[in-house]
Amino acid sequence: ASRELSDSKLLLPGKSLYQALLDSVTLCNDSVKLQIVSEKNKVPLLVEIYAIDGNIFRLKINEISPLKSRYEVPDVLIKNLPLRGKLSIAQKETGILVLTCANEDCKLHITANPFQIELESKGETVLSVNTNGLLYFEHLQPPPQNRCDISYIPQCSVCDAENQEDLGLWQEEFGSFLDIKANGPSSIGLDFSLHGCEHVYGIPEHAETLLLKNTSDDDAYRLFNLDVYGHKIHDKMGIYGSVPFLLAHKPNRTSGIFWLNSSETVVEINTKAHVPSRSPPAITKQRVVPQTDVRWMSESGIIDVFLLMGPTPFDIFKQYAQLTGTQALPPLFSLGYHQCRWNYEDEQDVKTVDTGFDEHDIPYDVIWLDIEHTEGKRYFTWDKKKFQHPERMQELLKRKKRKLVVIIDPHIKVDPMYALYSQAKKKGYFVKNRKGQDFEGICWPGSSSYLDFTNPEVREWYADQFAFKSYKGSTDILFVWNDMNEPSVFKGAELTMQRDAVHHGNWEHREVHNLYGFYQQMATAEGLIKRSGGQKRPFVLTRSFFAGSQKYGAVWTGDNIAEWSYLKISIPMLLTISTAGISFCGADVGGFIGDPEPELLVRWYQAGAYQPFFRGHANIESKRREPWLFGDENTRIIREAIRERYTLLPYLYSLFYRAHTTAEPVMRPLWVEFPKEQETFGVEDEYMLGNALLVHPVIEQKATTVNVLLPGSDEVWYDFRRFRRLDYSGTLKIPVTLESIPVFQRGGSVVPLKTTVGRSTEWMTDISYELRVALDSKDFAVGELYLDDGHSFQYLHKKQFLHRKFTFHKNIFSSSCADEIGQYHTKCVVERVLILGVQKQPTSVTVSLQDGKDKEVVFTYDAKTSMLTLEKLLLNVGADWEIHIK
Ligand code: MIG
Repeated sequence: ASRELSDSKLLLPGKSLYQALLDSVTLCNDSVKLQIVSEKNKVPLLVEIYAIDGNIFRLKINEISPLKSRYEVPDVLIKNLPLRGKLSIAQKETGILVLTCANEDCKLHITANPFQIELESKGETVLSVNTNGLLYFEHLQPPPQNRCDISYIPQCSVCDAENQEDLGLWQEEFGSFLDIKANGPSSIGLDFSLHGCEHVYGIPEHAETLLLKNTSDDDAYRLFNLDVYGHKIHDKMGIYGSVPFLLAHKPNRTSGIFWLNSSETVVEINTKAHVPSRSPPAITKQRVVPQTDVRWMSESGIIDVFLLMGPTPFDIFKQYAQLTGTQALPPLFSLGYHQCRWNYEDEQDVKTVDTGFDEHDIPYDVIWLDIEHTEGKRYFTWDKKKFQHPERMQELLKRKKRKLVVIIDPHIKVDPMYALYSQAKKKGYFVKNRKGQDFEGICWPGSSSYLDFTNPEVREWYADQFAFKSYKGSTDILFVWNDMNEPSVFKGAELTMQRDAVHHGNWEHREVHNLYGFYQQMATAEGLIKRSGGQKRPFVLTRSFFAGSQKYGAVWTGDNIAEWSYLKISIPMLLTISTAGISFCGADVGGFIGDPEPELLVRWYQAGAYQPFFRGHANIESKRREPWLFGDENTRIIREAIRERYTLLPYLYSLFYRAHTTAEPVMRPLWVEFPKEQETFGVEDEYMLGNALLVHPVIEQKATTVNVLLPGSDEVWYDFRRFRRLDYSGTLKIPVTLESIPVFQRGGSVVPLKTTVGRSTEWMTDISYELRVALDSKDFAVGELYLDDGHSFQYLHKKQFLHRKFTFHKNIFSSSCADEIGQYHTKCVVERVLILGVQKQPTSVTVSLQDGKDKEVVFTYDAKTSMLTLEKLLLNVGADWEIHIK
C-alpha cells in the first residue's frame, strides 16, 4: 500500500497553476534560468535548463530561497558532466520563448501561461513538460504553531482543529508507526507527454511485464526499496532496487526520462490516442497518434530531471551512461557459474560440494557462504566451530582455481564486545533516530544499528575493513555479497527504516532511502579494490540498487519462488534492469523459496546459462539441490547447460567489455535490436544476448514446442546448435525436448567460443577458440573478441588487452585489430571456424598469415546444413590472418 504523497493526489490534469515570468530569463554560461510562480501560493520557483553533450537536457526546479536547503542527490551522476555549448534565445514574444542549442537540431519552446516546455528535434515534437498541468512543489514552511509532538503526547488537547489538520501533513501514521516529518510536507511532481509513443519501459524494480502498463485503473509504479520475501508477480509495489529511468520507444525514435530523486517515488502512466489540437477536423482521423503521459511524484527533494533525446535505443543507453556511468568490467570468474545456498554448513560441506562438481564433471567458479558462516551474524567474522580454518578452506579452493563469496549485510549487531560495532559507535558512524541516538532495529543478529553509508568517512572506514589484516580469515579469493540493504529492518514499517531516521548532514532517511544499498555496494567495491592495492577488479553482488549501481558490480532479483511463473517473470525483470543500465544481473536459479521439481530446475539452469549473472541459490528451508541430486539424466542435462555457458564465455566477456565501454546492455529486449519491427515491442519471452544470439528459454512445464519470433524480414537465422538455416522470419513453432535451449544466431554475426571447458574459468585460459560465423543474405558477417588477463585493471592502466575483429566478406574471413592501443600476449589459438550459410562446396580453402605464407586448410562441407567446417587451424588469436575460400 503506497502512502499518500501529501496532497499531490488531489491534483487532477488541467491547466497548470504555474506561470513563467519570461522577464526573469537569464542566459548563463551553461544554462538558462527563469522563474515560475504558482497562482495559488505565489511562491516563486527557479527553473534551470541545461543542455548536456550528446542530446540531453537537464531541467531543475527548486525553491528560490527555501527555508532550509532541499536534498539534491549526490554521488550518482558521474563527476564532470560534459556540458554543451550555450542555449540561445531564438525567439521571444509575448508569452513564448524559444531556445536553440548550438550545432543541434533541437528547440525548446517555453510557454509562459500556463508554464510548459516542448522539446523539438528535427522539427518533431518529442516530449513536452507539464502539458497536463501536474507540476507541483510543496515549498518548505515553518511548522504550524503550537505544534505538538504527538509521539510524546498522544492525545493533545491544546491543538485546535485547524492545527490538527496541519499536523496531518507534518506527521503521518503508518500502522503502529509514527513518522514525524522534520521539514513538513515537501513533495514534488511533474508530468511529461511522450508524443507518438505507446511503448514505455524501464523504472525497475518490479516483478512485472517488460512493457509498462497503464496505471489509470491500477496502482502506480512505486520506486521504494523494500525487502519483500516471495514478492508477488504483477505487482507495482516497490521491491529491492530502484532506477528512476524510463524509456519510450516508437519506430523512428527512442527517448528517455531520468528522474534523479532518491526519496519514495511513484510513476503514473497513461497511454492514449491523441488528436493534436492544431489539425483541422477533416484530417483528424489520420492524425490520431498515440501519446503516453508519464507523471512522476517524489516525497521530497527537488525536481531534477534529464530528458534524453536518443534518437536510437543505443544512443539512449549512451546518454544514460554519460550521466550515471557504465557497467564495471567484471572479473572473468564472476561470469562463470556460482553455487550458493543458505547455508553451506561448514568447511567439510564446502569441500564436499566443491568435490561434487569435479566428480560430476560440472564446471563452476564460486561457492558462496550465507549469514550462518559468521559468529552470531557478526559480519567480517567466522563461526568458530563450523569455520575454524577459513584460510585453509580458501587455500583449498584457490588450488582448484575457484573463489569464495561471503555475505556482508549492513546491519551491525549491538554488542559492545564486537569490535566493528564498538568502533562505529564511538566514531558516530550509525544512522541516528530522530532524537539523535543511534537508530536500533531488529534484524538477523537481534538488535542492530545501521552504518550510515551516505557519509563518505563511513564508506572509507568500511572499505578499510576489507583489508586482509583487518578482516581476519579473508584471502584474495574472497569476494562479497551485500544483502538486506534496502535497508531491511524487521518490525519496521514495511520492513524498512523509519523515514525520520537521520543521516550524515542531518538529512532524513526519507531523502536518501533508495540510495542506501547503492552506497553500501560502492563502499564494498572500493574496499575490495583497496585491499588489492588498486590492482584487482572487485566482485560485489547487491540486492538493493539505484541508478548508477552498475559502476560497482552485480545485482540479483532477490527472493523469488521455485515456481514456473517466477522463471517466466525473471526474463522481463532482467531485461528491465538491463535497459536501466545494470547489465550484470540475474535471478536465483531454481527459485529461492521452496523446492523446484526437477524439470523446473533443469529449465532454470538452461535459462540462467544464457543470462548475465548465473547463480544457483536456495533458502535455508529448501532441500539440498546441488546439480547432481536429481538423477543421472537431469544431472547430464544441467551439466550440458553449464558447460554451454562456459564455452560461451569469450562472447559474454566481449559483450561485457562493450557494456563497459559503450554502454550496450548485455541482455537486450528484441526491440532494441529491431527498433522498427513493431511486433518485437512487447516481446518478453525471448531476448537478444548481444546482437548475435536470440534466446528463447523454455519456461512452460512439459513443453514440446515453443513459438519463437525470428524478427526482421531481411534477416537470416540459424539454429545455434544444429546449425540449420531457418529460411523464414516470423513466428516459428520449434519442437523441444528437455535438452533443448532454443538459441538462434543472427546472420551477419561472428560468435567467439571456447572449443571445450575446464573446471573453472581459470582452467580455461589456454583452451583454443572456435569462431561461429553466420552469414547474412549478402554473405557477410562481422564480430569481435575482447580478451585480457581477466582479473586486473591492467587493461585500463597499461592497455593490456586484445580487441579483435573478425570479418567475412567476399569469401575472405579475416582477423584484424579492432583497437590498436591494446596489447596483450597470448599463445591461445583459433582452432576451429564454422561458417554457416555457405551456399556451395568450396574447391579450396587457404590461410594467409602475416608473414605472407599461404597454407592449405582441411575443410569439410555439409550441403544439408550449408555449413563449412575448418579445423586444426592453430591461428594465433592476436594475429592478423585471412582465410580465402574459393
Ligand atoms: O530474509 O541471508 O535474498 O538470498 O539467502 C532472508 C539469508 C535474508 C535474503 C536474501 C537471500 C539470503 C537470505 N536473505
